[in-house]
Amino acid sequence: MKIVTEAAERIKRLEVQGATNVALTAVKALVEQMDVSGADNRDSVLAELAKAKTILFKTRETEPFMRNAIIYIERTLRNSDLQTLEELRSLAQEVSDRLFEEFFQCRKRTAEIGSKRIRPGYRVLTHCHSSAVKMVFKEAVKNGTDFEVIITETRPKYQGRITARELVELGVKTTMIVDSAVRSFIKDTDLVLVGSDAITSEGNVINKIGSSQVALVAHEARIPFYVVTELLKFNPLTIYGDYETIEERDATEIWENAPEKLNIRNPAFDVIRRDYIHGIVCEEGIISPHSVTEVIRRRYPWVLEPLGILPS
Ligand code: RUB
Repeated sequence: MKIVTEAAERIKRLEVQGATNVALTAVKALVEQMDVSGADNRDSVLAELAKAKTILFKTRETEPFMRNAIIYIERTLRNSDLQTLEELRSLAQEVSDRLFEEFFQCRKRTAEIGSKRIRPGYRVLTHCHSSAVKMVFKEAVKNGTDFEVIITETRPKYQGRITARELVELGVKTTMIVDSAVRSFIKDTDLVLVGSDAITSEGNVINKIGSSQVALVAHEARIPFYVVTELLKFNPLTIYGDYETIEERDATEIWENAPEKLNIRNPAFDVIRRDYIHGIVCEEGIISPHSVTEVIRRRYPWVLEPLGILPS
């Protein structure tokens, strides 16, 4: 399991960050692991796959995109009657190629749609680092739209710096603020765009800690707040009452040499209530958070299929 374990370590250490990068890295590792597998029959291939799945799922708890993609590959292999490692490996490669291809098409479409919300002269506020939001910015630059971005630094891991660097490279005028300055700057903002780690059946969105505060502030100031995301971040278990788990990270990320008796909490994500979301910008267009489950049912029915949704 060397390839999978190494990928898992990189994901845990946040060397790979953002829901999309996590999902793509995990799928790639899973398939590459099969390339070097020594399993000599169907049962052992599937057992290895299950083990890899467990390792990868444990890396970041709040990542349904990774879970949906891996469950899909595993289910396709299990549902096939292929027997040899060779056959199963080539099917896994085929399914993952298809997922990647569809993902890139969805990304392109989402970026085109989202970029139209950025009008000339707009100042857009974003939080953390989302590759989906970045693609929207990139597309707006490509369209020749003149706009500015305000980026939060995003404590404790400063993912805002990744966004800031990318924007500066794109030639976008960018201003960084501390997370607690959002309310002071919202009045100078025309639009808020954030990414997503998970979408629930009720249309709530889970994203980097602090996102719900940004949404609340935008709501108070009547500034449109949009989430840019792939729909595969939907967590099908939420239909059956499960909550998405919120990953809690190490306290040292907040304070390395903190006094011994100090209690530190470090949740990585929080929940943006659907009432604060103007729209979800995705491969299906700009949709209402209320319609999310229906859209999933139509576009990705396999996400709701039994093996994917039933709690074990
Ligand atoms: C990143 C984060 C991003 C989403 C969406 O958190 O919250 O907004 O993952 O990213 P972390 P993307 O840095 O802890 O992974 O649009 O790239 O999927």
